[in-house]
Amino acid sequence: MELKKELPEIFEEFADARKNSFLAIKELKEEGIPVVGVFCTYLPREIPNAMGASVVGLCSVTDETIPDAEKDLPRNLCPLIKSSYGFAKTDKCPFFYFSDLIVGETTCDGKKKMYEILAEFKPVHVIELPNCQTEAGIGLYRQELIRFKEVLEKKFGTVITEDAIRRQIHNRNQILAALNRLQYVMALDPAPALGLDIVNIVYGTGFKMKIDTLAEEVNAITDKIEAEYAQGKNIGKRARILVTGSPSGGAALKVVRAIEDNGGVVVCFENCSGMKPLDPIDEDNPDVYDALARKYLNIGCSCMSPNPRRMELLDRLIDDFHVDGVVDLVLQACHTYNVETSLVRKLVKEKKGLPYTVVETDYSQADVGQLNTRMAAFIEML
Ligand code: BJ8
Repeated sequence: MELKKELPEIFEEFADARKNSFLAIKELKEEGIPVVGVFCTYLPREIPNAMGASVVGLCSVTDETIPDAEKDLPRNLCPLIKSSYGFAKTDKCPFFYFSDLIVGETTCDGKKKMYEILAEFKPVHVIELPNCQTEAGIGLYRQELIRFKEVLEKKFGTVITEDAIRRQIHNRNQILAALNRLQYVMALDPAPALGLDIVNIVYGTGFKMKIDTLAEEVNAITDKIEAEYAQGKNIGKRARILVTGSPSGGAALKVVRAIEDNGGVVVCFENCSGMKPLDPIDEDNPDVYDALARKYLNIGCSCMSPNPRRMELLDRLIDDFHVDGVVDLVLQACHTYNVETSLVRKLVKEKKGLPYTVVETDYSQADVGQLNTRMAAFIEML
């Protein structure tokens, strides 16, 4: 695929992907295409995609609607949950407005309790996500995915065939491989681009409505980055940072900006905005629901107990991306990621022998000055 645009333009376009897709979603609705709104990486988009539905990400990541949310929800709740609920309540987010069905999973306590309140004014289906990655857990999740398929069939008066799911699995694998390849350009030293640009592309792909050409589109960007790098274009020597923890999109990107404005570069995002959900789905498994359950339940989110997959992934990514230091981003009141900081600290400091710091933040801009000071000091010592 030939890309006519320049990289800075492409980076900007993807950074605005969520905003730009508001119009696209309206057009899809006018064509009668169902829209399914989702919150989490654990949700296999392949199932709604198999009935021709568009799937949109609903996690909202600004503080704009938090005051409205706090009329119903406690103030000391994770900002991602309050923001998402606030956008649903005020109908300020077109994705919520146009979603025919909103799908949540029993991940963290705050989210699953919020869904109960959301269901009072929006059509919500909650998938029971086991919190253990055992064979029993996989079996339960497989059953839940079949139940989800049946809910979709009933609600939209359609039939979802296994062949249609299989085709979506194949397409999703192409997308996952393309996202993996794109992020691995940052293993190059010096890095070819800023982490902010790369994460915006990855985040933006979640809002692309045309998913059948998405892998090709991402691969074309990677080709372009690689070609420019071969001609000597890079961002120069900088301290190489890995970001892990709670999702880092939207307002939380202030942490990434603070790192990159103070002499660092985020070469790797271990979290859901980055490498965490990129393992392929087994296309040779004759049972599509088992294949989906195994792939998705295997994601190393802190709502799993225990959560060894996150530590294994971190261990590998620190080596692959030649990381100099790790920043663990914890959204305020995110207890699961907060508790896991002690395990991550141990892995990074004791096993990998690298500097590590935790940043606890929310979606306000009040701590930007403080973040700059802290990140500058962290990078200084690397
Ligand atoms: S797979 S990271 S998208 S649950 S909402 S856990 S920040 S307290 S978002 Fe997530 Fe799925 Fe896991 Fe990824 Fe904490 Fe806030 Fe809960 Fe959150």
